[in-house]
Amino acid sequence: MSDRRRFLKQTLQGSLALTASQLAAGWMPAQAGQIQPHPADQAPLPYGYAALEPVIDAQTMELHYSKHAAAYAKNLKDAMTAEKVAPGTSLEQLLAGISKYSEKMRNNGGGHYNHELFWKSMTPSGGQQPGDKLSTALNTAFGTYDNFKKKMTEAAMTRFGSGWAWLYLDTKNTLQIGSTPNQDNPLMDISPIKGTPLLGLDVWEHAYYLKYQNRRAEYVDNWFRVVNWGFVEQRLLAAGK
Ligand code: MN3
Repeated sequence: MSDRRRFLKQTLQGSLALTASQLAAGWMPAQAGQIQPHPADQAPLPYGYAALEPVIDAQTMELHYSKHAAAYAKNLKDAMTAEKVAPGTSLEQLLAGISKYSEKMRNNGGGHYNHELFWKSMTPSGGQQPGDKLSTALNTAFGTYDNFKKKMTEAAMTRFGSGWAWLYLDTKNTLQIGSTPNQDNPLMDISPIKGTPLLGLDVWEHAYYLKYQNRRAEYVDNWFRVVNWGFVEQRLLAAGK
C-alpha cells in the first residue's frame, strides 16, 4: 500500500471521518480532529423523555423528539443537499433567505430550528422565575409578568390550527409577542413578524394531544411551569438587549 493510500485509509477510519451526508454537502471539519456539526443535525435532548412529567408526558416527548423533529432534521438535510446550499451556511442565514428556496426547505428548516430551540427552552427543574434582567425587560414591554403570560397565552390560543407562539426581539430591539403558522418563525424573510426568537411555544397537536387532547389552554398554562428562564435570559442578552 502506498503512503498516500495508507494515509487516506487511516484518515477515513480515524477521527477525521465525515458522515456520508456531510461529505455530500461539502461540510469539512473546522480543524483537524474536530467535526463541525451539520446545521441540520439534532442536538441530543438535554434531559430524558420523562423529565418534564407531569407537564409533558414521556410518550409525547419521545414521539416528538425522535419522530416528528427527527423527520424535520432529515428532510432539511436532504433539501440542503438537493438545493445546493453553500457549505458553512448557518441555519439562521438559511432562514433569513428562505424565500429563495422550496416549500420543503421552508417547512423543514423552520421545523428543525423551532424544535431545537424548543427543547432548550424547557427544563426539568421547573417552577423558575425570570431572572432580574429578563424580568425588567418583560415588565418594561408588557407591564407585569402576568400580563406577559396572558399575551403569550392569547397568541398560543388564537393561532388557528398548527403553529407557534413567540416571544421575540423585533428589528428595533423591542420585545414582542406574536405567532406564526405551520413551522414559520420570525427569522424568516417571508414572516410578517420579524426578529430574533427568544422563546417559542409549539401548539401543534402533536405537542400535547396524547395527554391533553383538545385542551390546548391547559397545556399552555402548564407549559409555563417548565420554561427554562435562564436560557431565555441568555438569548435576550446575546441578542444585545
Ligand atoms: Mn412540534
